[in-house]
Formats: sequence, structure tokens, C-alpha cells
Amino acid sequence: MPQNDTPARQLLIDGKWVDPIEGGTIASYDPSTGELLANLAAAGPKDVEAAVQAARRAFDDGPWRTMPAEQRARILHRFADLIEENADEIALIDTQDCGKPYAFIRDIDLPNMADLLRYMAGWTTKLEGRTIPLSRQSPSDFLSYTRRQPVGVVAQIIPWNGAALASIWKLAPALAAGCTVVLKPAELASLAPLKIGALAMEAGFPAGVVNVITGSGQDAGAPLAGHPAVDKVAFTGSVGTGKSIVASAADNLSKMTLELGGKSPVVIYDDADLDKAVDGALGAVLYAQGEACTAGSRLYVQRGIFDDVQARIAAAVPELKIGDSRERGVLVGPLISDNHRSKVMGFIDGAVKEGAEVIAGGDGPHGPGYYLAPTVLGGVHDDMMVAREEIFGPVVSLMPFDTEEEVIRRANDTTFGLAAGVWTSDIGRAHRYADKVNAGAVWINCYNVFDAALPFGGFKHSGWGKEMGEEALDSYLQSKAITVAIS
Ligand code: TXE
Repeated sequence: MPQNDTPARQLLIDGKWVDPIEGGTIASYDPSTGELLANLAAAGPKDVEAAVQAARRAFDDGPWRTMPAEQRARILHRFADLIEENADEIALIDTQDCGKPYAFIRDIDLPNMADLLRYMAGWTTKLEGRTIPLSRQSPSDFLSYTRRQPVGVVAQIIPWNGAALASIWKLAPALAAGCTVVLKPAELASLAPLKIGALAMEAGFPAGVVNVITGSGQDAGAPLAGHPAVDKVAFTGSVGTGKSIVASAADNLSKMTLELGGKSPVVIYDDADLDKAVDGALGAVLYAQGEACTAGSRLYVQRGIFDDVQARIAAAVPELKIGDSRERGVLVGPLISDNHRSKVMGFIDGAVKEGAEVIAGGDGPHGPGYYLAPTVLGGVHDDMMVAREEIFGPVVSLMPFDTEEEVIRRANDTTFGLAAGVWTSDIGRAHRYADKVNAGAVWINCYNVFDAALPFGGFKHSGWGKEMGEEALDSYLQSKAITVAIS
């Protein structure tokens, strides 16, 4: 188990575990305790080259994309079975590595991962094209049809928040489509993706179809994203890194999907069921201690119920259990690193300097481990940094509003567009909000409900393309139009 053992880990390239060519390690810590968890292999450009070439060979010459669809489905189903059989261990590894509470990973992420692999396995036998009659030709003379084929070698670069889930969100549609993959996890949380790589081998993917290389963004991520033999890059992470990846892949015109940050608005109207709305709004921002791209960090409350909601939230927040992410019952785990904790504290201090008031939380509890109490801010204005930038921590800004028109305008006053929530008992108002809010996911009287069949992905600076659902699969396929003269 990782807690007692800190080996130099290896890279999974071409079906084998190998040491990095130039050596070097990256230390990975348990954010709940600050203790060293593992020394990861630090891949460099030569390892990236080896992994991309393995994926290239597996795509161009290997049996993967030419394999009958039913066989590809079988391997994906076997992968799903192995994920389920190893769910406790994967959840433990991931919680220690990224600090997301164990129960969220074990009870929410792991079932979704197995579902998604099975959902995508089902698609392998349904990647159908169409026959298309030509406008100016007789159907007796020409037959035109489309085939849907995999885009090729895919570089998948994922972040540290929920690394197990992120791995499968990326791998499942790519593999179902028949692509081959080089997966690069974040240096802060690579252990679950390595375990998932080992399970992929056990499931029977041919050598080179799934490669996992650990390393830094600069030495492994950047050369991977810009590699000319990569046909598509799929990235989840910060907006800044997303932009640099787009720039580095531009020379190759690689296809690209991006899942970037968010600044999601949550609205509570005065006709909402307040018990549910307050619980739901707290869950929306505090899920995984706010280290979630969907974090509902802007909470708009209608003026008539504002004081009541503020009092309820101020009373509820100190009751939430903060602690070691392995403990069941812990709702708020540690932040990923000391650096990140300082960054989040910087948002709180900055808001206070700009005139906001801390209603609950603030600094502490102090380490070991990188904890931060859930923090509720009042007196926040839309133009403050805390209301505009992604915080990626347990911090929510409470803001009053008066009218429907006003709150929709303010909800949309952001460069992001990932998710949005609303609590109301007026069904028309709920659907008007869902219609007008610029976000890829809208939750009405609920939040963070994900499903293997539902596409998830953002508008505006929150990204390009979708995870999960049929749309995710589409982004790993390209259609070819074939015309035959038959007369
Ligand atoms: O992300 P990065 P960081 C946001 C969140 C967080 C901030 C910074 O606000 O506080 O980003 O997190 C790899 N070329 N999100 O610095 O840098 C890197 O190794 C290629 C939101 O950890 O984007 C890692 O594997 N790859 C988000 C991955 O990119 C590069 C989740 C993400 O790291 C690279 C995470 C480069 N030049 C952070 N530089 C969400 N949408 O959920 C880094 N990487």
C-alpha cells in the first residue's frame, strides 16, 4: 500500500513498466498528513517520444482499431469489472494522493467509472455511418456512404483533482472509438492513474494501446501536447495551461478537447425549499473541498430570504466534518498542497481587503496537512477578484439579488461557462434560467449530478467539447465519405 512504501515508480510504455530514460523522480505527498507518499518517475522528452511511438505503432500496425467491435467491447467490459473489483484500493490510493474524501471517490467516482466504461463498450458495436444519396447523380450510378473511424493517437493530460475519475473520463471514449492513448497524469496525483494503467494491461488491451507516463507539465506534458505524431490532445486543467497547449499543438493542427475551469453561479429564489436549497448550495461549493471544476462559488440569494439563508449557512458550516480524507464521514478534506492552500487564502485575504466580510471559516485548522475551513464571504461585489476568478477551494461568496432578469445577467457576467445551479419551486422560472444561463451543465434543485450517458463540458473559457455521453465518443471519431461508381 502506498502509505508504507515509497518506491521509484515506473512508466507504462508499450505494455511494459520501464524506468525513465534520463532518470529522475518527483516526490508526491499525502495532503492529509504532508507525508511523502511516493517518488514518481519523472518522464522527459525521450520518454514522451517512446510512449508516442508505442501508441503510434499500436494504432497504425496493431490489432486494436481493426479488431472486431465485439472484442473491443469485451476488453472494455473486463476493464470495468477490474475497476469494480479493485474499487476499494483505487479509492484509497486516490484519496491519499489528492485529498478528495474517500467516500466521494468510492461511492460516486468509482461507480461512474465502471458505468462509463460499460456505456462506451456498448457503443463499439454501434459506430455506424450513413448512406447518402447524391443530389445530382442517380442512385443507380453512385453509392456514397460514411464510415466513422478513430482519430488516431491521443495525448490525454489530466489534473490532480479526482485523478482516478479523470483517467477513465478520458480513456473510456478514446478506447471505445479505437484510438490509442498516452495518458499523462498531474505530478501531484499520479498514483491512481498508474494503478488504472496496470488494470488496463490486465484487462487485455494490446501493448501500446494504453501508455501512462508520469512527469511534470514542462518536461512531459508540453512535449506530449506538441508532438507531431499525436493526432488529438484531450486536456483537463487550468485555462492558462489550456491556452499554452492549444498554442503548442497548433503547428500540428492536432484536434483538441479542453475541460477547463469554472466560476459557477448558484441561485436560490425565495420560493425554494430552503432546507434543501441551503444543503444543496453548500454541497455545490464544498464538494471535494471546492477543488472541483463545477464548484458553485458564486451564491446568489433573493433579497427577501437573504438574511435567513446567511444565518442557516453560518450555522451549518462549522458543523461540517473536516479531516483526513481517508476517514468516512469527512466531508471536507485537505487542499492538494501548501502552495495551493496559500493561493486560496490569498483570495480570502484579498476579498477582505476589498471590503468583504468573513461570515464563517477563514484561516485554519492548521497542519500537518493542508486544511482550510469552509469559508463563507459576505459583502462581495461582482467585480471583486473572489467573484470573478476560479478559487478551487472551499470558499463561497454570498450575494443578494432582486429580480430574475438581474440574476441571469449577473450569472452570465463571467468568462467561464461550465455549470450553473438554481433552487426554486417555480418550474417556469427554473427552465427560463436553464435556457438563458451560459453553462454546459445546469442543475435544477440539485447539483453535481453526473451520468455516463450525459455529456459534460463547458461554454466560453470553460473549454471545448464534452466528457461522457455520445458526444465524448464523437470527439474521438472522424467520418470518412466514400463514393463508388456502381454503374
Ligand atoms: O493546473 P495545470 P494546476 C485550475 C484550478 C487550479 C489551477 C492550477 O484553478 O488552482 O488550475 O492547477 C499539465 N503543457 N484547475 O497548476 O497546470 C500538468 O502537469 C502540457 C482546474 O495543477 O493546468 C497537469 O497534468 N501540460 C481544473 C495538467 O496539465 C501541462 C483542474 C493540469 O495542470 C503544462 C486542475 C504544459 N505547459 C486545475 N503545464 C479543472 N478544470 O477541473 C502543466 N501541464
